[in-house]
Amino acid sequence: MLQTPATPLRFERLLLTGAAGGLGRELRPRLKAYCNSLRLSDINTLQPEQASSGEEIVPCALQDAQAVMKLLEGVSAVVHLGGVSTEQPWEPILAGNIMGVVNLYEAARKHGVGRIVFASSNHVMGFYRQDQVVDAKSPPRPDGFYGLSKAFGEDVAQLYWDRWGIETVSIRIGSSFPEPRDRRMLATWLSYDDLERLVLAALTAPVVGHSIIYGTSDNQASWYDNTHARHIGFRPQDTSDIFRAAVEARQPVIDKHDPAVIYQGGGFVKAAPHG
Ligand code: NAI
Ligand code: 15L
Repeated sequence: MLQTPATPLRFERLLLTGAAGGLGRELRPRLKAYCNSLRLSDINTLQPEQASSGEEIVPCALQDAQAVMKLLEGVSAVVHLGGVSTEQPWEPILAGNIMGVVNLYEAARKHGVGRIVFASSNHVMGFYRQDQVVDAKSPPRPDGFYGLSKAFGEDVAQLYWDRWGIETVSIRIGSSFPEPRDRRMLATWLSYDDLERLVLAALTAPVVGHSIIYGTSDNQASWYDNTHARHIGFRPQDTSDIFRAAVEARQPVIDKHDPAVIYQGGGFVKAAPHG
């Protein structure tokens, strides 16, 4: 957790969706430092009576338009992590990531919510090769239904900016875990502290319209170029480099003919969406 600045910019009420998930649990205590009230939502696990001081818990399925409409009432800004986070059959992706994102933006429009931080994914770009550099203007090449749904979410964000002036930062998160798990993650890793820095920058940058930024730490090996996102003011301070020797010792040989090694999306490029 970062040292909270002396005069932090405080939001009246932040909404965190996907609050029961891996990144949601990590961001929950961190976001509390930046708001008077943190509304936490998920389809799973969270019980309203588990809210601590300064928190509200509102369970909600993102595909339920009425429930999402109520969820956004009185919210200043949203950190939207909720939805399917891996390659899955179409039906859950349709519910959580397609219907869910439209419901969220419709509710934001009706309630006058000005800014959303959208957890997009590197899998929007998964079929670029690991020897190519991509930036925010490179055409999407999703690596499955999951990546496709995140590309759709980014397009929804663009529409709601163009037509209704709702600002979004779409963060194409690389791999946000305690440590990089394999050779690919040496390029895609985002530490939890850098995730907090990035979400905070995305919430507070003065002018973002709809901006796309790749979410990684300051890793020596990288296939992302964030030149078009400099205005967000994100400076990663961690690096996967400190884990390199250990990762390479664990995975000394890589098969250069394996699509999971060739493409940026790694194993997702060969995950079977139809089960
Ligand atoms: P996670 O799977 O642990 O958390 C997602 C949460 O969304 C879960 O708690 C789940 O119950 C909830 N959810 C799923 N379907 C829902 C629905 N229909 N209605 C309401 N809630 C629903 O994923 P994680 O790792 O915490 O990721 C958070 C977000 O960041 C996700 O959107 C994921 O796609 C994105 N992301 C994460 C990366 C990572 O490295 N952790 C990398 C790239 C993107
Ligand atoms: C993602 O989009 C997933 O949500 C996460 O679980 C990781 O697998 C990550 O991408 C990755 O590419 O490593």
